[in-house]
Formats: sequence, C-alpha cells, structure tokens
Amino acid sequence: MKKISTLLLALLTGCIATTQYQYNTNTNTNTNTKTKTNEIQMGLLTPSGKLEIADPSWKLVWSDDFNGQANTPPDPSKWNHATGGNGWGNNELEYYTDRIENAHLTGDGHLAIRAQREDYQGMQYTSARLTTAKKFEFTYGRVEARIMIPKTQGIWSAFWMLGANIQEVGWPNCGEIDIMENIGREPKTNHGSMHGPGYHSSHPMTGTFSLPLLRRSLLSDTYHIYSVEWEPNVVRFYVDNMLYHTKTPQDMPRGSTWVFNDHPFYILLNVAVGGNMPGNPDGRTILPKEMMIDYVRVYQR
Ligand SMILES: [Ca+2]
Repeated sequence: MKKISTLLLALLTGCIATTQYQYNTNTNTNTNTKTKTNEIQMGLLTPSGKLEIADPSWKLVWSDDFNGQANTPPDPSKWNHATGGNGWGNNELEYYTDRIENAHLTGDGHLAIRAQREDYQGMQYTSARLTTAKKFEFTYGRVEARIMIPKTQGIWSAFWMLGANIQEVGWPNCGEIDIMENIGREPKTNHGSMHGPGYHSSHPMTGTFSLPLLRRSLLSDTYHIYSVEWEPNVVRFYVDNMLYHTKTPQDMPRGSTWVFNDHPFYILLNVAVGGNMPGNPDGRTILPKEMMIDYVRVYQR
C-alpha cells in the first residue's frame, strides 16, 4: 500500500516519470513582464531579453521574428499558405485560408494563427496552415519556436517539419518531425514525434513532455520554447531547453528505415480543428482561439 501511495504521489507531482519535469515558474499570468522574469530565472533570457541558447556552437541561419504592421499577413518571402478543407488525411474539420482573419501579424512582434467557427467553402471552421516549402528548406539544425498554444476541446496546434521530397516519395517516406504537437484538451502536454515508414500515424516514435499534474500551470498559460536538434542519426527534443526525448535509428521498429538523413525538410505551423487526434469540438469548446508565435529560428553548426 505504501508503495502504491508513494508511486501515486510521485506520478502526481511529476517526480518519477522521466518525461515530467518540476517546473520552477509562476505561469498564472501571461503578462510580458512576468513571463520574461520567469525566463530569466530559467536561464533562457539575459536581463536585456536576448535569447541564450544552450550551446553557442549553433549559428542562426534563418528566422522570422514576425515584426510588421498589425493585421498584415506573414512575410510572403518566407511563408506559403497551404489552403483547403479536405480533412488533411486526419478527418480534420477546418478549411485553411490565406486570409488575415486566420493568420496575421499582431503589430507587437507576434504571428497569430486563429481557428474560428464560420461557414466557409462547405466547412464549419477556418484556420491557417503556413509552410516554408520551396522558400526555406534545410538539412540538419536546431529548429525552435517560442509559442503560446491555445487551449480548448477539439483544436490541434503544431510546429513541425516535413521532408521536402514529399511530392516524389510520398508520406511517410519523406519523414515528419513534430516539434510541438498539442491537443487542446491536454494543455499540460507536448508531443514530440517522428513519422516514417514503419512508424507513423498512431504509432510514431514519440515522447511526451508534461507539466506536473499538481501544478496549476499549463503550457497554454504563457510562451514556451519548443525545439529539436536534428543531426545525422539523432533527433533531440526540448521544451524550454530541457531535453525530454532523444531518438536514434536504434529506437525504430525492426526493419524500418531512418528517413531523416541527407535530405532537406521544411517547416510548418498550423492549428487544426477536430480530427483523429484531438476529437471534434463539443459543448465545452470555446472559439475563436489563437496560437501565438513570437519567433521561429533555425540554427546550424
Ligand atoms: Ca517576435
């Protein structure tokens, strides 16, 4: 009995599971001042606000800080809109548009991707899906974004990468690396996953980062930095520079192929509504909801 209660307590407080972390932040507020204070305490920002990445051997090669006038679209030299409402292979319910209603700069250095309820092209929801395909494709690097995820039943936020050879070899042979994947009913949890031939759909190589159950804070309370370090034969997954998951070819199912070496990938940002992973909106769902992105940065060494 003692063993069980100790185990239960450890699980609840996040002391036992290797993918749960004690998190020394007060995230009951999302004001910029408090957020910045928290991040300075965590060693992520200097007092001047400059980001310090853990390993200075990474050099910045591409970024978007989403500076620009309020209610303007994201920089078309960097981002494409993937549009349409075909369910995207996951029975999703949104129609992705290229309108500023669904993706716009806020005027204070952020990009907002907004999922909302409206009748549009035969669908009941709209949102946006941005990609850097053919505009920025790269092989290997540290890929990170500072994001505040939205929370509500039936939405599915993601910051991820696809192999740029998807048109030639198809999915999942092109490879997919999910850096931040969250379903709105689990606002404490980030999924970091890799999909390829033999490990995909509901059986990817995956790791989960969760805030401790007893803490009030949610990932949706404030901005967090979601990143991967992608190198030959290894991908390391981080939240706020804390390593929670590492995958190498030894982790694949027997007979599978590692499809992450020696070919370029591109970046995607999107908020889906409904579908296989989050389930559909219901009576608890509150819309519109926005995923807020402060920046996306890619480093190489
Ligand atoms: Ca910014």
